[in-house]
Amino acid sequence: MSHIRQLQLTLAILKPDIVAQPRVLKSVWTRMLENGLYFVLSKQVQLSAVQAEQFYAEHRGKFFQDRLVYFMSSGPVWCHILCGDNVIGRWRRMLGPTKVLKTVFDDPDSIRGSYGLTDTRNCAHGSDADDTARREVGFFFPEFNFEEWYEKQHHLFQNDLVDFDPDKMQHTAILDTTS
Ligand code: 3AN
Repeated sequence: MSHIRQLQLTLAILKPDIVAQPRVLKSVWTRMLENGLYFVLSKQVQLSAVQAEQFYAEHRGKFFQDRLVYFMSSGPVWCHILCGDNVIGRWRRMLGPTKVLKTVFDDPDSIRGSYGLTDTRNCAHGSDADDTARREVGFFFPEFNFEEWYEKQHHLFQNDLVDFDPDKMQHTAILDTTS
């Protein structure tokens, strides 16, 4: 019997620089779908400066904190709970390294290499580990219950029994139409 690994969950944020450019936004979403990432929940959010500062609390006091907080609250962002096999690493690899000015040369086909503007305006965010993903998903989706999702939804995603709804930017379970 083959053993299928449990799918991972992560938080993706598409930052104001790409949300402001509809064609870039669409091409990033297309890359995500073509790479087989599933969108569990999606929402557009306008962060206040206080919320941006809270989300990036680990960067308090760093030289780039002010510009990061200003940028992240400068316009709407899209937040997505993604799932997939090893999705934390896959999404971060798709993004490319943090520093865009270097990434343009080192990993030009990555999202940041393709569309990044500066080290701050670097397109998107991805949680870096399971515990970070839990905290970050909780920040944007306090209504999301990990345990309940693994109990009731995980097997549907694992067996690809989901359809993508482009209006909601979410995959939803395929309903049983035979009954
Ligand atoms: P990543 O988003 O790749 O996990 P982090 O967590 O080190 O990188 O940094 C969070 C965010 O802070 C980055 N996405 C970027 O917007 C900003 N940032 C990080 N390092 C710099 C830097 N050296 N100069 C300007 N902004 C930075």
